[in-house]
Amino acid sequence: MDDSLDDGEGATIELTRPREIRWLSAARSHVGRVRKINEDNFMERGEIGLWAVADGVGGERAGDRASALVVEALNRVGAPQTAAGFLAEVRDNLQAVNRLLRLESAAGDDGRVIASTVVTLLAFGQHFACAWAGDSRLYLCRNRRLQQITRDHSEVQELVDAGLLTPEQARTHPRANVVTRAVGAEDMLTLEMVQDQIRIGDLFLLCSDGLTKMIEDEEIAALLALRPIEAAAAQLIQTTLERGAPDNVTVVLVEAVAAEDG
Ligand SMILES: [Mn+2]
Repeated sequence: MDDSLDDGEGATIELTRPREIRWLSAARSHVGRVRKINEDNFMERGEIGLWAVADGVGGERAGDRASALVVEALNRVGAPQTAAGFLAEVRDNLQAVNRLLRLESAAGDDGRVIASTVVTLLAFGQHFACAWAGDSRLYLCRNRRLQQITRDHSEVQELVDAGLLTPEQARTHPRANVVTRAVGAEDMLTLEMVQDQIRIGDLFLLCSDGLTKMIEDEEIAALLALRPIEAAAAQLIQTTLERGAPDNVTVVLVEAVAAEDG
């Protein structure tokens, strides 16, 4: 094999050429058991390495329009040439939606904010980036361990950070739905960002708060072990519905597999 080197002492050193990654994804969104319309939106673009969940706020059809505009803007992102260019295009497109929503809100006569959370996952080569605003989350399940990559931009998260609430209390707090950042919430959108390496076998979960308010992390981790990932996505939604699903709920699962595996 020309992928290996002989070290001269009989042992073989594998060249650390990174393995090609192929992406599998599965997504589900449900209006839930209480709301009349689904204000969540999502997108899967495995061919360019971009996935997103957006959760609209505003009511009376403003929220679903806001989250739809976020997804439309991300659908306009072209095939990336560089990691930096990819990220810049995602940010610029989201900033453009932010400006549009600010104008619409200012033009309305009720002063109502029309906004949407957004959580994005970008994959480029062997790295991923996550840019987000609000309380839609990205989790990474690696070696069966689930870690929350994002940090909620919400009132209750600030209280948790200050040591005034436990995460469990935050989940059921009366103001648990109040986000402190969103696309359309302020004149300048501030996205938070995390970047790291991808490993073969990584399973990402993007989700709206309709999931995480109803299912604890340990249980999410257990359901993410289901295969195929379509079954895991379906079971996450099903479990939320069984618990009353007061909010819309959306999940996008994204798994990195080796390109040569089938
Ligand atoms: Mn929600």
